[in-house]
Amino acid sequence: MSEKHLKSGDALPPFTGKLRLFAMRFCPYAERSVLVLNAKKLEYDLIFIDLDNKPEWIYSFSPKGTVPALEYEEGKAIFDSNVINVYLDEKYPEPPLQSSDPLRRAQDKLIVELFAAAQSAYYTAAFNAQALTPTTAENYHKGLELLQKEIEARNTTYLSGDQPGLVDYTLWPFLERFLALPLLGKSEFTIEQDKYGALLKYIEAMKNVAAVKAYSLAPDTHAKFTESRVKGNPDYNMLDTSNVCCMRPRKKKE
Ligand SMILES: N[C@@H](CCC(=O)N[C@@H](CS)C(=O)NCC(=O)O)C(=O)O
Repeated sequence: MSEKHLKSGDALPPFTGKLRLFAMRFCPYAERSVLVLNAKKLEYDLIFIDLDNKPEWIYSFSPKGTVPALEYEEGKAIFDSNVINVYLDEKYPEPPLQSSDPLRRAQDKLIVELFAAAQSAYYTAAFNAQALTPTTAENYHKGLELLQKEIEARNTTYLSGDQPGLVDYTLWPFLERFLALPLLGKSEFTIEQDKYGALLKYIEAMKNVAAVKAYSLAPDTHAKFTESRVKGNPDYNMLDTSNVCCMRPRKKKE
């Protein structure tokens, strides 16, 4: 997988017959779909795009130009992480990632809905610090408390049970990024052990899920990307090693 982000003027790589996900390496919504593709052990190509200088062809896969978009057949795509993930779960049922109980599926959607307040507080804290007010941190902690309560009430390793499911893969990319906030000087957004024991146990369990491990990034990496974006120059290719090449060893002087 190349970590290079394609930009305006770059050619669309040839379709290889596999599912193809258009993403951006640091996008939490795209990560949701990567995790589901990984959990299903599907073969797929991942194409990263520069969101500040988008290749023209992205609009033929994603009319709003957003990622993720999934090309499920050559030239045919759907977009939006939730839409993609439900499609993948229904099209490739093994392992099933949603409950067979309609009420549980409804409750899972409600957790995601209520957690959105914490997500939006995170965006303010990470990218728009001048708009921070005490309410931002309050909303963030309300979201975390609610999630922790649900984890405790369900009393299972993951929200979906003893294996992670769609609800877990939907929330995880944000939890992963929340851990970067203290490194960005936002200490009031720390997930403290004495308050969030059950939530931190859940976070540890999620970190060790194979589908997550294969794609997740450390808090300091997220912090570094965030800082570059805040400065107005997002370093999309900071993980790309394709240009780092080996210097030829100098010839020894005779
Ligand atoms: N609701 C969408 C949100 C996707 C989204 O906002 N993606 C961002 C990147 S993290 C994006 O594509 N931004 C580029 C743009 O809005 O032009 C989803 O769940 O897929």
